[in-house]
Amino acid sequence: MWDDSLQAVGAEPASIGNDEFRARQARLFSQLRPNDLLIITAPHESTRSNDVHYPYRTSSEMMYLCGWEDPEAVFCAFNEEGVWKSLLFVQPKDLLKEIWEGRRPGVVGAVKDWPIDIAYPHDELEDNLSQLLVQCSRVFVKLGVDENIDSLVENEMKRNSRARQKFGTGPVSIVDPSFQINELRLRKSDGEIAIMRHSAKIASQAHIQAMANTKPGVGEWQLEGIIEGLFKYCRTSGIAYPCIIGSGDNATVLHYTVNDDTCDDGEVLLIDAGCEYKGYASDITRSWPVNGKFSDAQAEIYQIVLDSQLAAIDECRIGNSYDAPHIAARRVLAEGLIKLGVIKQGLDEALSADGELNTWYMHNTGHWLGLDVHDVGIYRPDGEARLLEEGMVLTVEPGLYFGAWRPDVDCPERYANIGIRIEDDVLVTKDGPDVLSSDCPKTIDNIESIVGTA
Ligand SMILES: [Mn+2]
Repeated sequence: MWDDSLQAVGAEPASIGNDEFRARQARLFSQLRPNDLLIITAPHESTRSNDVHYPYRTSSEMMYLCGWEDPEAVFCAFNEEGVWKSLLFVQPKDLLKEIWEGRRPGVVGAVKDWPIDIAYPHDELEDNLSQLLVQCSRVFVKLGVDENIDSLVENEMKRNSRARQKFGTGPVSIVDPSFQINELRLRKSDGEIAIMRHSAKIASQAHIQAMANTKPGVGEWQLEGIIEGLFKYCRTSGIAYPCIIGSGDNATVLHYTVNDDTCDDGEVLLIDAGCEYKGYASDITRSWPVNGKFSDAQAEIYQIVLDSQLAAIDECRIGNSYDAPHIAARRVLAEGLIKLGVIKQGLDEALSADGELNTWYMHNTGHWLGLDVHDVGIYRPDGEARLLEEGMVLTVEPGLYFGAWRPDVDCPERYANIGIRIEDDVLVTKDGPDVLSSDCPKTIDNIESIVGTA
């Protein structure tokens, strides 16, 4: 089964090349002043237990600006006589460490193969960075990621306040570079789009395999195993976020990740799973009947969610507000529930801030997608919803959740414990919405033709 999926995913796209990294750096540097110093931090390795670490994943800023994925790296940029130089502190070559933990590019490799002008070993960070700090006026650094860097910057600022009085040099302010970097990350390049499409194709195949292997009695954890196995088989780094695999009432818990229950006959199963491929996340949700056939009640709810999702996707167009898909989705959901008699209010009232729709649909309809699954980028610059632009990627994921276990609501008997969410990854293009996850089936007929066929 896995080779069929691999075939369907198709050839792997190219990785982001140094030309593109250099272009990203240049776009960022062009927003800085010559006396600015840029420092990009990454988290330290974290311990799982005793001497075992969690798999290392560097910061998305580091990935975005230079593609360096090893731990203990700090990226800096400074301007020398009108030219911006990129500097990377890296783990030095160390034969013993390399025998145990793996080969290291070291400072020579970093300059040769990465978009880096100068590299130093990590243990020379303090001396070198102190010198750069003395010469700069503004430090662009995100505090709270690497406490060593935080205290180094803080100490230099204190130490230099005297020197600044005498010589007029030394850092005077700390600025978070996230705003500038996040604006760049919000608009995806052709290279990024190819990678994200591949990521979504793999996640689509994982959902198809989970559908095919769903039968009454299967464990949520077993489907999780198929999904995560396929992610690895297709050469991703694995999950982009913990899989949500909930059957029956578990499907009505938005971020259910225990995945240790059995899928029973008559239940609807909701799976929200995406992989991380070359650093980029996919994020897909599908919901299907465990026994392969939607009951009338399940189909009624499913079709409303699907109609609302299609209406929302159609709003992902250049110039539309970021809110447009959410508004469209909510409207279709409310209309559908009014028609079914679940909502007793009129449309306007149902959609109002404290209207009845909030009881059954309590989250937003989507988020930016990229290096992070909930990707960066301000949704409401200056309080106004951002207008969609070419190259932005967002998820569209309306849902309806009838948790009969909830003590706070009167759940309609007919729809008890039905949880449906349908989520796709959508690229905004000149020609309208481009669904990156379109390989993943979602009509009732298509889903029923796959579930249980493995
Ligand atoms: Mn999502």
